[in-house]
Amino acid sequence: MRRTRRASHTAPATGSLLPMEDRVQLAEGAVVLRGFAADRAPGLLARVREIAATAPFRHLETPGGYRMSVAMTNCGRAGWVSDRRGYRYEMLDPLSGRPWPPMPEEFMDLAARAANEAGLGGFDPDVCLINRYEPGARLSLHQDRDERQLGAPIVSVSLGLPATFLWGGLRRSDRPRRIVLSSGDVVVWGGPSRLVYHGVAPLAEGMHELTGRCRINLTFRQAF
Ligand code: MD6
Ligand code: FE
Repeated sequence: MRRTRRASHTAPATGSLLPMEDRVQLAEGAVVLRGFAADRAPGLLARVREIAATAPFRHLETPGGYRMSVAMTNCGRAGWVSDRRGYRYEMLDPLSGRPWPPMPEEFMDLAARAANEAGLGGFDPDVCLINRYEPGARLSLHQDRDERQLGAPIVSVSLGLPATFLWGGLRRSDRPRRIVLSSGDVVVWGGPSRLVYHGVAPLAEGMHELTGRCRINLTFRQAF
């Protein structure tokens, strides 16, 4: 069964192990699963290092000509890229001309379990955008709408230093709420919230035992 529509996307799946108090509903279709990936964080970060050895983190250029403060790479069938020509998914890493590294099994497994925990069975991501924030890096308010499957959710995993996530509304002018995301927190986000404007406030200075002086974010999407 794939992407069944439900009145609420936050009903825990049967067999849920996450205590109710660790589920924070942001809006209909959007839930934070506190600590859901915490025990897997070291393994996930080991995979990120392997991916970055093949497809290095890089600061993309926005269509307007600015250098993004967040460094990015990808794994999976395609990768999200930005340059003077716009935002899009590319099957080949523009730096190497080769396919992006494959999506590790642990990534697929975690993303599917998180979607299931949020009440959305059958999530089958084909791309994972990997963001690296160093102190001062930020992501301005945006919508994620370069995917063809807007019916599928996004699963977002935070690792390392905490960040203040900005959760807006369906209009850019909606004033965002601020939510701190810590290492191991997972946000599952879809349905009526899929096109909500969101961003990340400038990362505060700090040191984390798993990542050092940075935050890593994995966002899983069904782009095709
Ligand atoms: C970040 N996340 O947390 C940036 N987009 O580093 C995103 O832009 C994002 O977390 C769509 C859905 C979930 C996200
Ligand atoms: Fe986003």
